[in-house]
Amino acid sequence: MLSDFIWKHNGCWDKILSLSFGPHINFFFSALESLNHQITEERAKLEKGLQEMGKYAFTMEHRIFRLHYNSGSLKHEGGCNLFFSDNYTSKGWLYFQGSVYLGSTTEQTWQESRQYCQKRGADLTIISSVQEQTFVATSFTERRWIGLTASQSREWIWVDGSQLNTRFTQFWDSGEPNNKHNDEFCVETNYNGDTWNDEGCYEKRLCICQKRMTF
Ligand SMILES: [Ca+2]
Repeated sequence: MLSDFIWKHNGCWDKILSLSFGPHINFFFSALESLNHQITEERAKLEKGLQEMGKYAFTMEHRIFRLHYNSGSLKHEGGCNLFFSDNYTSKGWLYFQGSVYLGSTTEQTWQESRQYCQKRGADLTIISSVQEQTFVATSFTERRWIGLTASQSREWIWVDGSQLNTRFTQFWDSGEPNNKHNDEFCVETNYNGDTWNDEGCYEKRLCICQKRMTF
């Protein structure tokens, strides 16, 4: 503002400074009044701007509060899975549709593999949908034990005691399960790309653990 004043009155500013105030005192006071008026206007604008910023800050604070609230609601209304699965995914587990999955790094028998999973609060994977089979096959490309075994009567049972749904027999590789040598009671996936094979449980394979995120 002062610079504006000096610029506007640049033509006579030198005179103001060089002449005595006597004959020009009215002009000088007029200039000061003009400057004071400009300062008052600018102050009013700043105060108004400050009030607007205060309202904006309040609005933003309110929005942030609502976002936190909504985030909390999501965690309690179904987002719990994602929230709690973070504890696993940060340690190398993969999340898919309400479960986390871990691939072992050491080849073991089927029973040893199950113990490996159980020590981690999980169990060998139960595949319950085409989508889950696709997820497993694409996420773990090696041949790996899953939680499916045959009873002595060759009935296929998952580790939770449920029977293999006939809808999923499409996952068997061509010619499988063949129970070769009459000792193939455990199932591996990714046998020939992304299909299943019955195999001797004593064979050593990697495995896939699954832990359901239920609360
Ligand atoms: Ca076989």
